[in-house]
Amino acid sequence: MESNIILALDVEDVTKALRIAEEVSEFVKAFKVGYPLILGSGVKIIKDVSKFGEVIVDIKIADIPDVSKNVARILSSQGADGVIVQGFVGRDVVREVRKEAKHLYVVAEMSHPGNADYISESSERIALMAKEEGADGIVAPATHPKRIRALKQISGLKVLSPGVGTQGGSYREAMESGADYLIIGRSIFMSPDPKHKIEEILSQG
Ligand code: 3DU
Repeated sequence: MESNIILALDVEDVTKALRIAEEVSEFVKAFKVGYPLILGSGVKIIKDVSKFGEVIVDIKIADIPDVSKNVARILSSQGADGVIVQGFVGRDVVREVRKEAKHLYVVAEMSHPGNADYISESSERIALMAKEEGADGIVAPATHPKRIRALKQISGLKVLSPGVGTQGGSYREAMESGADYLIIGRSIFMSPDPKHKIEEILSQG
């Protein structure tokens, strides 16, 4: 099945994570593995999940360039097909992470209300920088679909968009605004029938 959903596996329990991953593997574009699962299960979980599909590791790398590069190298060696880095930490960080990431995604703007405190005023510059540094995509919020369009236009990159479902964003609006992939977590993995939930979301498009 053609799917543009990236499932955020934000569960701490390895058994649950792998059960869901196996169940929905044909219905998602990729899995996103982040802090809850890595801290709950160890970094080996990247390889375990990758048996069921592509894995994007999202620990939103945001350290000094050298540390960030080493983190990306470790994640890639553990089987990460892609890594996510924060854009606000600067060009030098993104440049170093690029060297060690198979696919690189840069957070340009976030989906939560606090995004407006500091990040949103820099997001257009971050999107442009992501393009200049050779990123494969940017992360931009489905909770503010107009921003998807603007940041996609500036960067010319694929847009991975979180915020659909539990955070209030709409699948259809995000798609109409130019999102390429939708990052969705809770509304799928908390559903009693994750596979059916995915089909339901995709049918809205
Ligand atoms: O709200 P959900 O449960 O569908 O999860 C959204 C996921 O997307 C979650 O893994 C979070 O880490 C990620 N994400 C955002 O929610 C917002 C961002 O700006 C970037 C990533």
